[in-house]
Amino acid sequence: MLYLSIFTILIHALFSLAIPPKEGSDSTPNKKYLVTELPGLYQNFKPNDIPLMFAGQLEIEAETNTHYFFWKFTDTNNIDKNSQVTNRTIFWLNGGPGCSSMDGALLETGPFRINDKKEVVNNGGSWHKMGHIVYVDQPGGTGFSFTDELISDLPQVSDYFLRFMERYFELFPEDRHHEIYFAGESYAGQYIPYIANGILERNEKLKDGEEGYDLKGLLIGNGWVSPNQQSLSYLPFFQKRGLIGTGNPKWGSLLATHEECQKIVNLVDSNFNDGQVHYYEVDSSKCEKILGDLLAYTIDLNADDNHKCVNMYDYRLRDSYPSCGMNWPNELKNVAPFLRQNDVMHDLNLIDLKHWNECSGKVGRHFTARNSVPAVHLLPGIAAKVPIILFNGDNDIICNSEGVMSYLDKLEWGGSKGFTNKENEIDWVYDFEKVGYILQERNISFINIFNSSHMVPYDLPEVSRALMDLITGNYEKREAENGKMKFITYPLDYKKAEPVPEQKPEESEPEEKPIEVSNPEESSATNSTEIPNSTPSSTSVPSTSKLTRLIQLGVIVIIFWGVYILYASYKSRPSSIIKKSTSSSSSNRKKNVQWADQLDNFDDDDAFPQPAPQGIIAKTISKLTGESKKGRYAPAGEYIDDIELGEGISNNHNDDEFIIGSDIEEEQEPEQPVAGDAVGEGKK
Ligand SMILES: *[C@@H]1O[C@H](CO)[C@@H](O)[C@H](O)[C@H]1NC(C)=O
Ligand SMILES: CC(=O)N[C@H]1CO[C@H](CO)[C@@H](O)[C@@H]1O
Repeated sequence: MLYLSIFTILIHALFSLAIPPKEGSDSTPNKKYLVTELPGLYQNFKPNDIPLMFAGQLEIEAETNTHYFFWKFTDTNNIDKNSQVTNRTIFWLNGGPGCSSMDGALLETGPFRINDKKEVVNNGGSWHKMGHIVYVDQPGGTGFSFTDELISDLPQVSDYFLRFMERYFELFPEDRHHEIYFAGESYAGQYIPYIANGILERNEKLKDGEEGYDLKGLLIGNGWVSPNQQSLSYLPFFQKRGLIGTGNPKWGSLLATHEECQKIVNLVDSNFNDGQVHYYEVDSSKCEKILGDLLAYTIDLNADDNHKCVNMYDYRLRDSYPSCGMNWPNELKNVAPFLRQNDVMHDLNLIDLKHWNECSGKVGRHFTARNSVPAVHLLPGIAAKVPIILFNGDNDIICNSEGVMSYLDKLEWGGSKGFTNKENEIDWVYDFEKVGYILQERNISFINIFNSSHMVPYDLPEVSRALMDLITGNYEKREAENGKMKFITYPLDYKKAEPVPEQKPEESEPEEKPIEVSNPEESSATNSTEIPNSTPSSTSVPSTSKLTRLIQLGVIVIIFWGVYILYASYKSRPSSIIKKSTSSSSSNRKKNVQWADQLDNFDDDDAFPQPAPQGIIAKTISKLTGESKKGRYAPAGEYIDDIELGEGISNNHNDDEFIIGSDIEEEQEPEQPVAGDAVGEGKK
């Protein structure tokens, strides 16, 4: 107990010191966003391994009461030690539309996983070792973000995100000149190109007093970039992997649906470059039907309840029917209960204690993206300026590699069409194993990653982290025996010897973290821009463990100072204190006024008709289409229209039932975890 409090004080002292002083300003504007407590943080992490964290809901538009939630992680071991990593900010976005980036933070690339005691535990492959990483819930209404006015189109996503970035860099002015990367997954394959495009356009016509952003690269994982084209991959995918045969009684019907989709794609292709938004391209519901049908027609009636249906995020797995992947990944069931804890919401500095849902049906239904071309159209323009990595877990169905390759084959960028030499697959070797292959031409790389699903960083955290090495040039190029190239990356702890051995070294890895966390020497020369001197030098962590201990001793010597700063920092965080005391005194957890106000703006859900009775197949399709709001489907589906127009033929029965149910839940019992819904909500 005492031990823990001393640690707590130490950490507080360290963090207080770690906040860089703002020149000329009386206080540190970001201080009230500091995160210093989370369940399990001091029990499950060594002090040195606790990231420096900031989180909160930033107001980005007063008129619409739009606040974006962000959570920033910094590896304090990297501060001042490794300029390349220190001068890098990665923004991570999950998909949907309407799915929270807390999936990324707590199931994928973030430093934490959530155990079944609702505590944070370590993710050994966290990307915060590669740069400051910021998870943002967007658009408004998603996750812990809130707004009075939901948005519906992709250019708005970009506008609002640029506003968010302005506000964010006001809080962290020392980060403003960082090299900026965007990374994300699934429907973020639409968001990220639009945001990147917005940044590049802004850079070209800066207004007085504005500074450009140093956008360095995009990483899109299992992205939903060219919806209709990608849907054409489903039937061949199922067939190739033996998930369906031509003897299936529904084969004819599936072929017919597939051909309908092919016609749409042909139409899209025939005027791909005319710069217009065609209804048949932005409404992808006809093509999306293929996957719903396939999953419904391949149910294994003989399997036990939990294995009746193919998992659409990983074809090797099975799930209950009609979930077909919605119960996956297993750890998802811990995330919602974790984020719905009052204490956690206070720890994350929320001003609106919103009931967190993995995916918001309201946001998804509203976000029809009817007025903007799919993001595939933007890739050529972006690739002329910024490298794009499209990485793909090999075993995903929904945004599978074949679908991604099929739109790249047709795409013209950098003066040619597709990859001109598809035989030229580059092996990707990580930690002495081939983990995938790369096609790389004219600033677009396609990386197929073996043994991983729709959520690559969930399955292979360390491998996924090395994607940052690939995009920053921190890898070795070698010619293999067969004359092909291979790109070699290493785990963080691996110290490269001279020359690099081909075999994995016998010696056990050192216990302590090595000094050079990511061996950036090859690329640091090309990539280093100005290094802000404002990074907190007072906390620079010495390069050996002995020195670290010495400094810790030093900190103990100045413990009174630390205590003073701690005290001062609490005094300067009135909101935090108020929130804490409210939470401990109000046992019956009444929702606050602000929150009730917000609900009033969402009462449009009442307008949704009761779902029509459905057959088992329609239900499946509905569920899957509901899924579409999360992971990867453009939401511009007929099902969504059906709901809004009141023609509920085969609408999102289950999804709506669930989402509306959980919204109502939200109104009545904001803090009550709802049994089962953490599972039912589902996907990325
Ligand atoms: C690739 O991007 C760089 C900037 O990062 C740019 O200078 C170059 O022209 C691009 N290459 C192509 C083929 O577009
Ligand atoms: C452990 C495992 O499943 N390994 C597989 C990873 O992927 C490669 C390429 O598809 C397979 O050959 C391995 O068997």
